[in-house]
Amino acid sequence: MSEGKKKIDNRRTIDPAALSVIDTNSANGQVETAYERYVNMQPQCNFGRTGVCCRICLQGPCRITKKSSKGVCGAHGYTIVARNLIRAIAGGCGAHADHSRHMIYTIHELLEGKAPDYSIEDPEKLHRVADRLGLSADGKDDKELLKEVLTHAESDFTKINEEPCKWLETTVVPERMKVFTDCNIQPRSVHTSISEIMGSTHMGVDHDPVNLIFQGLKTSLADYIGMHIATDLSDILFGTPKPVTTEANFGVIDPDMVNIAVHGHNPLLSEMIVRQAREMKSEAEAAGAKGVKCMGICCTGNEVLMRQGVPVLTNFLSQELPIMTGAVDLMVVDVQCIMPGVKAVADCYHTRVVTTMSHSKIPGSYHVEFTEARAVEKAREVVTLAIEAFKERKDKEVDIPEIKHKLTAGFSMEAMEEVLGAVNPEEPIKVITDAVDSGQLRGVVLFAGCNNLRVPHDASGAYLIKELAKNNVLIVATGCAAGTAAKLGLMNAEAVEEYAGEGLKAFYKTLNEANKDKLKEDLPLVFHMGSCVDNSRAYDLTTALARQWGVDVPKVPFVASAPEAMSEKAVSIGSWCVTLGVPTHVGVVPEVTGSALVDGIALQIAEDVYGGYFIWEEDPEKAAEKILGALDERTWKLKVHKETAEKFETELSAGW
Ligand code: BF8
Ligand code: SF4
Repeated sequence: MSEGKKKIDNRRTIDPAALSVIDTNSANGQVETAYERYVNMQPQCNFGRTGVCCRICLQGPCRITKKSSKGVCGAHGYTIVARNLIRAIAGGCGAHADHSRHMIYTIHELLEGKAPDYSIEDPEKLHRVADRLGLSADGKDDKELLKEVLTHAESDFTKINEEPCKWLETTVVPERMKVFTDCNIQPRSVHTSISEIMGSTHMGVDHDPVNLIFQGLKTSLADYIGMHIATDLSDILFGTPKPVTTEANFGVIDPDMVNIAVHGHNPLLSEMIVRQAREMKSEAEAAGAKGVKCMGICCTGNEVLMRQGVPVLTNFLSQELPIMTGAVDLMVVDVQCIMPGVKAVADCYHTRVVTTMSHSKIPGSYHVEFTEARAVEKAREVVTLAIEAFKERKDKEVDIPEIKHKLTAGFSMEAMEEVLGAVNPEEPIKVITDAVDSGQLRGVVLFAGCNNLRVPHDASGAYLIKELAKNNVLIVATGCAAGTAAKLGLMNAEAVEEYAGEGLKAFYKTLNEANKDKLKEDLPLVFHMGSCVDNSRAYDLTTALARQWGVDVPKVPFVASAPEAMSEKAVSIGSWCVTLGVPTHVGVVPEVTGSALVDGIALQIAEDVYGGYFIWEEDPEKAAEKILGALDERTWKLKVHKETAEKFETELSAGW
């Protein structure tokens, strides 16, 4: 840094392990990471930030200013903002579709006998999914039944007729489907919806911001469908998660082991790597290591944590930093949220970066092309590369911050029902609704989404978890938000003792006592429901609560929060949360503020039509108040509506 240039504050995290690496690096001044690049990037463009820059045709970029209030073609600011927003939704839906389609394809190959390393590991889940889809299992073996499930999945992905998509129709309450039909936002299929957005936002097509936004919401529902399919098929292939205890943060790196970081999103390869890492202990020992240790970053990390108990290394923002301990031998990546910056950092160490997907490469990295037909062989190739790298590193000094926390994860919907069922086997979900009705709990909040350097890393999520727990909110989490809780010691029973309010503590006491012979560990403050596609699990919980209360989702005291939303996937997930009736806090204001009209649709009109709405709030203290306010409003309404129904002996009102 040149003399006189303003001091760069790159300490934008509250994670002590990340801070330790950043500070050591600053002292040595060698390696550039996202924390420095963010500071160097300032100031960022305000046209882009507010959504009023259009680059859709070659006459652009057109930027809305006081002097030029329309684009060259005459497009208003509201059209430009709406188009940009829904293209982000299409991007998010496309990324999830990529993941989900890969699961579909692998199962297709499995059924054809061309993916010999995969099998149906959870036939019970297969039967549950088939049953939900209305398929009879009579006289069919598991492969025949899976083939029928797959036919429906393929249809939800590609069909062009207006029949409801099965994964939507069978997973939401009927009142939601009616709203979607009335508003004409039933997606035809995942691929069709993405294509419709790209078509309708082409230069000179749809200029009506409301129409555009509704198309965006339609595609967000398609995203929900793709995500739910990914979760269901992953469970069928690899098993439905159950509670599992392990550790999180950089302290999980063991200098005496061959250390492999698995990073990205898709469990198809990472599951194989984790299994082969266990099998290849003797090869590692021959190289002088104690064994092979896998650790997770981002959602691939969440997938193998949930099913295999693989330790959490870190979440999105700090993905480059573990390499700087000098002790990560190999980072294997698949798709999404992989910073290309990891390669430049790895170049300063002995660390191998290995890409595995034909459409997701980083120049200069190793590429081990993953194939369904030879999955185990490819996984072994990756582990072998890691062992080679370990040999180069083994006598060198490493610097690993000794920071790690115990965590319990693995709370699929099935696992949640099992835990609640220990208290009420007939109606497990009633354990939560009763606790809310009695005032013991104030509601349920899902923490989801990413990290984003626009706000300090992990700060808002950690604050909100503690504050809401103090206020007796039951907390579930997914994605990198779950990573925040895991890394900072908020995903274990000790955190319940430290942070939960009296009502929440009493709720936990009942659950822990009922489960004392079933679970090895007491329940954690934050229930980890999985990767980002597993937000489908969290929404299944919302649906279950709505069914238990006998209401539509907009009456359910359930709020979603993405304190550090970053990716297009997060934009899409937030949009389906709102469309599916959930108030959704976003801690980084998205690129919509350039149009008061579009902003207003997100904040107000969405509630009138769908019952869900966005809350943009960057200040964590204010966000906590707003989230609690949203829960309280719903609990209060639910109570009033129930009392009225009882008094007049009528049905619960369908409206909100
Ligand atoms: O799908 S939370 S930064 S890793 S996008 Fe990415 Fe965001 Fe993390 Fe998982 Ni989700
Ligand atoms: Fe400009 Fe219109 Fe082209 Fe957008 S579509 S770049 S607003 S001329």
